[in-house]
Amino acid sequence: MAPEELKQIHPLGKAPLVSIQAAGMSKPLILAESGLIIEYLIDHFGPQLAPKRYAEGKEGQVGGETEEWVRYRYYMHYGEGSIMPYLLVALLMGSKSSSLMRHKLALTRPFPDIQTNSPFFIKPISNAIVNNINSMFLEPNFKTHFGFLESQITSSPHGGQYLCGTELTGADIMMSFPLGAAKGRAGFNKEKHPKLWAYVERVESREAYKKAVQKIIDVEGSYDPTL
Ligand SMILES: N[C@@H](CCC(=O)N[C@@H](CS)C(=O)NCC(=O)O)C(=O)O
Repeated sequence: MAPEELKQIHPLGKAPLVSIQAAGMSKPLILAESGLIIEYLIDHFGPQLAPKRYAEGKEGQVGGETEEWVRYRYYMHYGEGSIMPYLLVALLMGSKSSSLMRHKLALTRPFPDIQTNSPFFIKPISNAIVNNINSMFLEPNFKTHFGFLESQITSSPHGGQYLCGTELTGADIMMSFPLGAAKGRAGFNKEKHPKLWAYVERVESREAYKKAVQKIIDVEGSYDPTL
């Protein structure tokens, strides 16, 4: 769980948070929500990480947006709005009887998952509920989503190897957390999703990604993207 002190910075007390104090500001600007934080940082410090918005000659026109930009904006919402909720439900359910998860999620975190933490006399019932949620809700949705993402990377604009085309964008940064968390779990495996798998490894092998992971290790002692 997030430390209580985060609530002194933002009422929801979740990470990540960014506090900006620039010259002339009477109080810091606090940014929450990873999508907004990424977009804000790109606006000010990394405009090369956002694709061009409009096709040549179609500036400001409805439908004049490039495919790269529409994908970019889509993934800014999809990451936290569509794929993360399933991963969170999977975390809450636990994974003991689930064929979806190869590893136990959150083993090292003080997070009470339903299967592990039910009293023994409730376990047959809680296990049945968890199994139903897995087979009727999580499994089909993970299948749809990872199949969709495999097809998205396959059809990347201009034969690119990133989600929005030939260059890394903020959308890849946004998606690196849920995809890193799901890799090898949740039905996302190398055999069924070879292109998506290679894409995640491509992102993770970039020097900037490795540097970011190292920074987390320097502060936290380790990095485990499994929530
Ligand atoms: N939609 C938010 C999610 C924020 C969130 O739930 N962060 C997690 C860490 S990834 C957290 O702070 N969890 C600790 C807690 O809920 O106490 C975002 O994209 O920033």
